[in-house]
Amino acid sequence: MEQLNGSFVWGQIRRRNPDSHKGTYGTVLAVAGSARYRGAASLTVEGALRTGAGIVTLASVEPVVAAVAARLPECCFLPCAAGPEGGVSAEALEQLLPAAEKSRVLLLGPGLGNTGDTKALVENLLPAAGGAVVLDADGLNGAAALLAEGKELPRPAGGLILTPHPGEMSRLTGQPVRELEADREQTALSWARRWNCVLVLKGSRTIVAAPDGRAWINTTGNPGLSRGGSGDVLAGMIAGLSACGLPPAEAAACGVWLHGAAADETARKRGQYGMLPHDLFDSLGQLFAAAG
Ligand code: NPW
Ligand code: AMP
Ligand code: MG
Repeated sequence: MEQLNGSFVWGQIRRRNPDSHKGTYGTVLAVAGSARYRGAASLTVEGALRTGAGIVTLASVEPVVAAVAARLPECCFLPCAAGPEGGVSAEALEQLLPAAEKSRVLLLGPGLGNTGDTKALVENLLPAAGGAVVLDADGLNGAAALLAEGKELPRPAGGLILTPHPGEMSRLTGQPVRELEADREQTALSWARRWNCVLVLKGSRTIVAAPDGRAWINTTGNPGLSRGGSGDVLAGMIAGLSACGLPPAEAAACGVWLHGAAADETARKRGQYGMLPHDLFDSLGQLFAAAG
């Protein structure tokens, strides 16, 4: 297993071509947020925008759209009907299916709520996606519900990236956290192969495993990230790098390293107690600026 480092990451991320346009850097469709978790949607779409995606569209319920529009004028929106628990209703599939087909990346899950509607979105949008899919948070809970029914994880055209924390991984596999954590590398590699996906097993030294047997361990990050919202930022960053053209495993590995490196820079400025997930964006900008 390789240790992630800056030279690997900056070797993957190409300079922006002077002749490029927003289409060059791809479209992300983020299906995220609910009445309860509005910040998750904001953090995840900003993660995608701040890692270079050309166009980011947030599909969500009206209160989330209003909150994110007030913070992020660059984001586009697909307002969706709400389900009984304030998340995106499965009725929105009619609008979401054509949008998912056209997008380079589908980012599904942060803040959606662990509901039957979310499960239906996962089941129907994954096979329809025209590009890569990043499944995080409640998207993973939806996938766990499908697996528990004995169904296969649908395989999107451009590859599947799962970003579970150990609690989510336990729901996906049905194994206790202690067992999964006993050998994190083997856990990540064996499930990546079994589900034919890139598996990002989060934690203090996140493992990124690819279905072809490659694996990386992260060397950046700190306990200042142990706070609600950190994972929502990471999922958006991986989606943004994927939209810029990185293959799924490289997008995941680079996203994980940059997220941790931004957290280390943020901790120097604000301390591990004082830093917040949205502070990562300023530090991320510093990292990109220093890399040239
Ligand atoms: P415990 O408590 O340690 O026993 P959930 P979530 C376990 C949104 N958010 N190692 C933990 O177990 C997300 O996007 C919105 C081991 C507990 O049982 C989701 O949509 C925010 N165990 C939704 O909230 C900010 C671990 O998993 C469970 C573990 C729910 O996501 C917050 C907790 O995880 C949040 O991001 C670890 N490292 N980590 C917003 N501002 O809008 C967790 N567990 O139930 O999946 O809840 O991660 O908070
Ligand atoms: P989530 O639980 O989905 O919000 O994701 C938390 C994010 O913060 C993941 O990227 C974790 O790897 C990262 N993280 C949480 N705690 C730590 C820690 N103690 N050291 C390094 N990274 C952490
Ligand atoms: Mg999370």
